[in-house]
Order: sequence, then structure tokens, then C-alpha cells
Amino acid sequence: MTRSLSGFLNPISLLLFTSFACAATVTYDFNITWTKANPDGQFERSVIGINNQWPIPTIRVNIGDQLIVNAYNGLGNVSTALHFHGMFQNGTTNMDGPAGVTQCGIAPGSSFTYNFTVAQPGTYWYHSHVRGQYPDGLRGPFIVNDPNSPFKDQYDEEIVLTLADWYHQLPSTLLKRFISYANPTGAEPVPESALMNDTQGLKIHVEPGKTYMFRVVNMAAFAAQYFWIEGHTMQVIEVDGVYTDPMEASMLYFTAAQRYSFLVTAKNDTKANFAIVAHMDEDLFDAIPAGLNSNVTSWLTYEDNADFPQAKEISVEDLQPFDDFDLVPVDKMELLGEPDQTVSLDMIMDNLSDGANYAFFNGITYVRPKVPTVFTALTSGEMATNPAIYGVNSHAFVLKKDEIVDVVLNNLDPGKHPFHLHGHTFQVIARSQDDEGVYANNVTFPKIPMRRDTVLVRPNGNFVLRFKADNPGIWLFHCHIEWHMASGLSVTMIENPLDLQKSLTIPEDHYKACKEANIPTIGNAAGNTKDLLDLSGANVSPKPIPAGFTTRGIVALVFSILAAFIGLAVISWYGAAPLGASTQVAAEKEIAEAQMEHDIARGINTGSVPVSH
Ligand SMILES: *[C@@H]1O[C@H](CO)[C@@H](O)[C@H](O)[C@H]1NC(C)=O
Ligand SMILES: *[C@@H]1O[C@H](CO)[C@@H](O)[C@H](O)[C@H]1NC(C)=O
Ligand SMILES: *[C@@H]1O[C@H](CO)[C@@H](O)[C@H](O)[C@H]1NC(C)=O
Ligand SMILES: *[C@@H]1O[C@H](CO)[C@@H](O)[C@H](O)[C@H]1NC(C)=O
Ligand SMILES: *[C@@H]1O[C@H](CO)[C@@H](O)[C@H](O)[C@H]1NC(C)=O
Ligand SMILES: *[C@@H]1O[C@H](CO)[C@@H](O)[C@H](O)[C@H]1NC(C)=O
Ligand SMILES: *[C@@H]1O[C@H](CO)[C@@H](O)[C@H](O)[C@H]1NC(C)=O
Ligand SMILES: *[C@@H]1O[C@H](CO)[C@@H](O)[C@H](O)[C@H]1NC(C)=O
Ligand SMILES: *[C@@H]1O[C@H](CO)[C@@H](O)[C@H](O)[C@H]1NC(C)=O
Ligand SMILES: [Cu+2]
Repeated sequence: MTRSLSGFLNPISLLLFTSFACAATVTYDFNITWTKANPDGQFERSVIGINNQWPIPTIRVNIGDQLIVNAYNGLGNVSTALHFHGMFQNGTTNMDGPAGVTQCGIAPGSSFTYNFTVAQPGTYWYHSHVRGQYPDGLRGPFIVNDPNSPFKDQYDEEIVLTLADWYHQLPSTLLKRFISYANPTGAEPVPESALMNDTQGLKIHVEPGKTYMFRVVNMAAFAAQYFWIEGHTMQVIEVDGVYTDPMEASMLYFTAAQRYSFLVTAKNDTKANFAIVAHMDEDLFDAIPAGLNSNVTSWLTYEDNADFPQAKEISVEDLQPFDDFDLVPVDKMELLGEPDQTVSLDMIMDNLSDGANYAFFNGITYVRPKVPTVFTALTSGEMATNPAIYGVNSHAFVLKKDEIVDVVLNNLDPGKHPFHLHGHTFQVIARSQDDEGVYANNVTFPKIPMRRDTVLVRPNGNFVLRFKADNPGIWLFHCHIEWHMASGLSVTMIENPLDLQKSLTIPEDHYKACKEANIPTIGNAAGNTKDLLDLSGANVSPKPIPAGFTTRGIVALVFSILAAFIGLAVISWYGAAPLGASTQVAAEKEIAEAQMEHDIARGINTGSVPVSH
């Protein structure tokens, strides 16, 4: 990392200099490569590291800094991309990271520079935004120091701590089984372990009487975690980058992708050590594998020679986390005015005609377009405000400059889901408890709502979010359970595309990355340039199940095709599969995998695979 202080004498730098202590350029050179790791001590696997190291580095900048990440894809066999979770990317939507949305995936052997101004303080993280990839390990903390933090005088030291779930198998393998006719209920892969700071049994040294600011990030693919520190309370002061009035909590709940900062004051006089416990929310798991330990313990360590006690077991009824809805932002931003546009989203899970289970908003499951959405927006002139050109399965909503937008989400599914909006924090103005059904439009909104960038919807419940469309760009709104993202639980917000056409300049290396990956950068979602409303050739989802046909019938059909033509027919079936099995993979491997799936299908027939819901 280099900190350069060049350009100090131009007027803009001087301006920055007065509002921020010192606006520097912070550069990271990342060679993204496969390496090996065994963080739970049970199984060594391939993981994605950076510069041959794993865990990957923490990105640290000061507010106002220009961050440059030179990313080289040294993986050899898969493309990649980096998303900086929670960054507004105001004026730089093309630096946001989701492949197929704001950039092309970086092909093996290609490089790509992320370059943006960090305008927000707080606790963030960065991760791959290529289908199924961040559970491979390509995720790490991203911390923005703020010399003017309202809490700067209230703590002595800062402690960064990550939570994660961990799988022994690669997501590429898990996804093939998850989105398959052999898994028609959509039972998600269950992680093997929980991790804290990518390990277990971490000793965190503290000194009596000192106050620590913990910055905790849940980088999980799937599991939310309950979190507590035995014998200590936490004063919450930041949620997803938003400072809050301090609120005391004895237990926190982190969905995938959420963050909290909180103050913990060490005891004055103690010779004991205290368990720091994270417990994965088992409600999320359709079936709990025998022997699963959903807990991970670290220790607040006062005395190295004292005991490191086992975490005290607590009952399910005592899992009573702090309610983030009650938080009040320090800036006291009031409830935004009445909405100009309401985006209503009803979510369900269902099976399609390939027999696999998908996730839907308003009957549409997300499929990545042929042309990354940002390029469609930039090359479509006045047509950019017509959602149709982005393709049915991008599920685009066009937002007008500075309008107030409500997102009303009705969860018609019995699961919990953490939703994340790119490019914004939102006010959480209504949120139901479990089983309250669809939003009834009779809620009194808080005067000063809580704001964050990732929020949980309860099973068969709802929420309402509000934000101002003051950030031109292309922003995904999606479930942060990586499995659900892969099964299509996403929509695309096209925010003020006409301004974007005037203001956004995409650097040459971003176009080069597209060229190297053979991805077009002009035209509608299908790459058509003459008639932008002609979506023929666009990527679409499999068709719905025809009326009168049961899913089991479809499964039986697919199964018999497999049994009869294991060989070429299998390859073509895979070739026709939605979202494309990798064409880089040798046919032999496909057949081997088909045979494995075939075995799983047989397992279902004999009832030996957990079937849920
Ligand atoms: C990235 O790392 C790989 C593996 O160590 C190495 O072979 C390659 O030369 C590196 N590439 C760059 C651009 O640093
Ligand atoms: C890519 O390479 C890694 C490391 O060798 C391997 O574990 C993984 O299975 C490969 N992935 C694919 C999709 O071939
Ligand atoms: C990063 O972006 C800034 C602002 O557009 C530009 O001045 C600078 O040259 C860029 N740096 C790199 C390394 O691309
Ligand atoms: C946890 O890991 C991060 C970076 O990966 C590191 O900065 C931090 O110090 C670690 N925390 C503890 C308590 O060891
Ligand atoms: C710890 O000691 C300090 C300084 O003597 C005192 O102000 C504080 O109240 C004590 N804290 C506790 C928890 O006893
Ligand atoms: C994990 O923690 C929970 C909550 O304390 C407890 O109920 C459960 O028994 C623990 N599981 C194991 C394997 O220790
Ligand atoms: C199809 O999907 C639903 C909803 O996820 C699931 O409950 C059901 O079991 C599936 N149908 C069959 C026949 O497996
Ligand atoms: C809002 O409407 C729902 C459904 O009609 C009802 O169950 C609930 O009690 C109402 N809540 C309030 C605060 O009026
Ligand atoms: C983006 O920048 C514009 C212009 O400075 C500002 O009005 C707007 O509030 C910013 N939006 C966000 C989300 O930061
Ligand atoms: Cu979800």
C-alpha cells in the first residue's frame, strides 16, 4: 500500500484538506489467486486468496481518500469481480462490482482497476460479486476511519472482528446441486462451521478499564449469527456505516452482510477470561445435519494464564437480540417525504420447468443480461428510461432524479431474508414481526427512522424502505443469502439514467475487460442495437411448469432422459440449463457430475435426502 499526497496544491485537494484531515490516495495491488486453507481445523480446501494469502487483507482508508484497487485475476479457471459493500459510489457506479450489472466479470489473466472516492465513515466489507464466489473466501473487512467521529473520545482502541459461515465444498459444486431438479424444495446448503476472524478460539487481549470499539462484520454466505459477550454489555454506535445514538445491547443479530460497531468497557479488576459467542441462526437451515456445531467462541482475554471457559449454553427462548428498528441516527435525519414511486415486491420460491427451485419477485427470477446493465443504460439514448430494454429477467425499475422511492417487500415465504440495496442507505420505516402477511398500509412511521444498507424481513412478513434517488447509477436490490442471489432473488434499480449518460465516464480498462471476456458493451439486454425493444436472444429463465404438470412429473421426465442418454444428451441438457453450466469445463467432468446428480436423484426416490418446508 502506498499513500501518496500528490496534487495537494490544486484547489479541490485544498477543499478536501479542510473538510477531511488528509485526503490521500490509497492503492492496493491485488493478485487474486487460489490458495489453501483450513480455518475450522477440520478440512483443508481451495480458497480464493489475495497475493497468495488467506484471510485476505483488510482495506483501510480515511474518509475522503481516493481508493485504488488494482485487481488482477490470477485464478486461471474462473472470472471474478470485487464489490465494496455499502459504498455509495456516487458518480462511479461502474466501480460497484456486480459482474453483468456495472462491469464485465474480470476474465482469468485480465486486470481491472477500481478507483473511487470514499465519502462515508464506518464499517464495511468487500467481496466478490460473481455468482457463488464470495463463500470461496474472497471477502474481507473494509474500514473507513473518521477523524471527526462523534465517538472518537469515547474509546481507547479499535478491534475489527469478522463473523462467517464456512463450507468444506466449493460453492461451484454446491450450486449445481442446489439449483437442480434433484432439489425441488430449494433446500440450501448448510455450512459446516461458524468462524470468527476466519478461525475458532481466538484470544482477544484487553486491558482492565479500557474501552474498546468493536467493528463487527458478518461476511456469511448464508447464516445469520446471534452474538454476545459473556459478562459484558455493548453500546451500539454504528449500524452499516450510519452513526447512531448509543444504545445498550446484550445480544446482537447479524444477518449476512450486516455490521455493527459498539463500545465495550473492560472490567477494572478481573483475573478471568470471558467467552465471546456467535451462534448461527438454525431457523435458516431446512435440515440440521447430525453433529453440526453452529457455534464459535473467542475470548475476551484479561489473563493468559487463567481459564478459557466454554461458552455457557443458552436456550432458544433466550436468543433475544437487540432490535435494530429502535436505533436513532446521530444526524437525526427525518422521515423523507411522501413517495413519488412505490416499488412493490412480492417474493416467493417456486419450481420451474427444469425441475429446479428458484426465487421470484412478482413472478420474475433474475437472470444476468448478455450486456451488463450499465452499458445498456449508457448506449440507449432516450430509451434508457424504458425498463423493457434491460430485459425481463433483469427486472428493472427506473427511478427519476431525486424522487422519493418506497420499496414495499412482502415475504410470502416462510424463511428469513436479508435484503441489501447497492448505492444507498435506506430508512427502514415499517417492519412486521413473523407471519403478519402482506403490508397493510396502516403503520405509523417513525419520525427519525433507522437507516442501514441491509435489513432482515421476517418469515411471512414485510417491510417498507424509503430512500431518495439522489445517486445516478445502476444498483442491485437483492437477498444477501448467496444461494438466493444465485436462484434469482434480485431486481435492478436504474437510477436517473439520462444524467448517468452525461456524467459517467468508464475508463478504458473496463472496456478492455469486457473485450477479453468476449462480452458486448452496447445495445439492449440481448445485445441488439437496432431495435432496442427487440429482446430476442436475451438470457431468460426456464419456463414455468405447464398447467396440469406436477413438479414430480418433470423430475421424473428429466430423470428418465438422464437415465436413457447418459452421455451426449446429458451434455446438451446441461448446455440448455439456465445460467449456463461453464462451457470451459470438460465434457468428461460434466458427465461425472451428472452421474453424481443422478445418484442424488435416486436418493430422493428413496427418501434419504432431507426434503423440507
Ligand atoms: C499472481 O500470482 C500468481 C501465483 O503466485 C503468479 O503466477 C502470477 O505471476 C501473479 N501475477 C501477477 C500479475 O502478479
Ligand atoms: C478452479 O481451481 C481451483 C483450484 O485449483 C479448484 O479447486 C476449483 O475446483 C476449480 N474450479 C472450477 C470451476 O474448475
Ligand atoms: C482515479 O480517478 C481519478 C478521478 O477520476 C483520476 O484523477 C485518477 O487518475 C484515477 N487513477 C487511476 C489510477 O486510475
Ligand atoms: C481480525 O482480523 C482482522 C483482519 O483480518 C484484523 O485486523 C484484526 O486485528 C483481527 N482481530 C483480532 C481481534 O484479532
Ligand atoms: C473502574 O475504575 C474507574 C477509575 O477508577 C472508575 O471510574 C469506574 O467506575 C470503574 N468501573 C467499574 C465498572 O467499576
Ligand atoms: C450452541 O449454542 C447454543 C446456544 O447457546 C446451544 O443451545 C447449543 O447447544 C450449542 N451447540 C453446541 C454443539 O455446543
Ligand atoms: C416446488 O417448490 C415448492 C416451493 O418452494 C416446494 O415446496 C415444493 O416441494 C416443490 N414441488 C415439488 C413437487 O417438489
Ligand atoms: C393493520 O391491518 C392489519 C390487517 O388488516 C391488522 O391485522 C392490524 O391490526 C392493523 N394494525 C393497525 C396498527 O391498525
Ligand atoms: C451524490 O452526490 C450528489 C451531488 O453531490 C448529492 O446531491 C447526493 O446527495 C449524493 N448521493 C449520495 C447517496 O451520496
Ligand atoms: Cu434470501
